[in-house]
Amino acid sequence: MSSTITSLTIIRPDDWHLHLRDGAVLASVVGDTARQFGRAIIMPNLKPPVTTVALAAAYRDRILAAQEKAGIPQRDFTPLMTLYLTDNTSVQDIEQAAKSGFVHGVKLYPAGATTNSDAGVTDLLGRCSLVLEAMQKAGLPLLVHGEVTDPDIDLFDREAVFVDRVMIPLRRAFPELKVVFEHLTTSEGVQYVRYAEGPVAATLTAHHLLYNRNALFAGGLQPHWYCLPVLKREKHRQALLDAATSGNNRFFLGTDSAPHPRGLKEAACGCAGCYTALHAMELYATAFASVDRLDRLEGFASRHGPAFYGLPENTGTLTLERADFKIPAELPMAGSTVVPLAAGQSLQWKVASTGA
Ligand code: OTD
Ligand code: ZN
Ligand code: ZN
Repeated sequence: MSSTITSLTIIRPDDWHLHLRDGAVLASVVGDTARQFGRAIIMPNLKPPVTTVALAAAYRDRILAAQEKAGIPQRDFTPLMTLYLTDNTSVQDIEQAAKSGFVHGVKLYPAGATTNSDAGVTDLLGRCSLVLEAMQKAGLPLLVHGEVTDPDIDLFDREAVFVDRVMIPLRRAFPELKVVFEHLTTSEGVQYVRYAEGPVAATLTAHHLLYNRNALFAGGLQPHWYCLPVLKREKHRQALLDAATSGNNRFFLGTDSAPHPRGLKEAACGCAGCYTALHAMELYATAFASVDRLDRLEGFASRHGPAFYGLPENTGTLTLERADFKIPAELPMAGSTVVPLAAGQSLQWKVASTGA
């Protein structure tokens, strides 16, 4: 594809990994996602977490109400709900989820791995075998935050160690279980997902495709680039970009957009999460254009995800144009502000329109 391309129309994309939060924050951020994406997998790490189908149904209603208030009708955006797996999740919870029609995955947070993950699983195969078996039977995907939490393991090695300690034994015990390795960040993770047997896929964030760990320390400590799993070395970024632009349908889009108020990021103990929902498709287009592979963006953003989840592709379109997009310094959010990733910088791609 020629690097002189100035416009690109793709099937309306979906975001397969998103944090929308709740209440006033939800009301502030939902429009950013719903303007670009037809659907999004909504992460369940609220406080308290979304652990049952009843809680997921109530959360879904709050999202639908917030999006309507933001001017986005229900037919234009569908939240796909998930349950938060705990040591106490029951087989009945799984059966209800599979029957519900609106719960599309169950999320594994190793206890303590990321923001609001204290209620997470302590011993997956030891505590959750019956639940995993029920998920495998029902075809309900397990979505994993793939990092070990062992404090003896170096922060930058936690994903690679997770592959050996958790993914390989998990897949051996449940070979037909659908598994999404969320927000992959390393070449070891890419290698695993490429060659593993059975139904395995991975989401990739825009920030891990565009930035390496130098961004965290460029000119001083940069809290708005801090997320978990943390940004890695350049060779890992290149492996991720290679996977995203390879056409392999095991890799698809998941922003992991995770808004926090400015003051909680710019703090002595700043919290993890990057806000990318505002300019998600601009960021992904920039990453794909950097290796002259915009022709592969539609598969990654709009086709591979629905194929894995067993859902139809969206019917609408989204058009990107080569044009300057200045990322704002901050945005209003629930009486405070949120700083979007790469605030103040410019991107060379811009969402021009969405079509029916
Ligand atoms: N990572 N922040 C959050 C979640 C993700 O691990 C994740 O999915 C969050 O704030 O909820 C983050 O850095
Ligand atoms: Zn995670
Ligand atoms: Zn996340």
